[in-house]
Amino acid sequence: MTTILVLNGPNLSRLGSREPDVYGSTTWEQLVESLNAAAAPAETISVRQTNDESELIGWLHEALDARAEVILNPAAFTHYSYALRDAVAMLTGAGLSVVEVHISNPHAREEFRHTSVISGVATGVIAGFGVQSYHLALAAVRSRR
Ligand code: CA2
Repeated sequence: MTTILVLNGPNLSRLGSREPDVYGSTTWEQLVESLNAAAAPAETISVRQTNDESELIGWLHEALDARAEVILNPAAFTHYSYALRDAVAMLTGAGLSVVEVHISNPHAREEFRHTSVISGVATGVIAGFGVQSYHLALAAVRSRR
């Protein structure tokens, strides 16, 4: 059985409630349902969201110990969390896939969003395809097995 953790940072649980021009109209609950429905027979997909940097790092440690694959939308932590970067580097350094995902295209937005401190240690980055970015990331992690 392969486990994929789909980890999400601050405010993403409010998806579908505000800024539909940026993030689309799919709700958080619909996104979770679509990802759970996309699990292949030998896969467990666990979708989680937190506003707490410490909890997110704890989940990355859990992934490392379980040798799980990770799809990560770090949300605003993308732009400044060196602690999250160090945790991601532990996973990719151990040969595990960590795909950084964004719903919007941060490079087409405000300047502060153009920097990701995560991308340099992630396996790869998928951004700008709305909630479809997560499904593209699923295909990406499967392609690396
Ligand atoms: O595009 C993405 O997925 C982001 O990671 C989303 C983050 C943002 O800080 C990054 O620059 C790009 C923000 C998530 C906030 O989520 C909301 C959801 C619904 C309504 C408002 C915010």
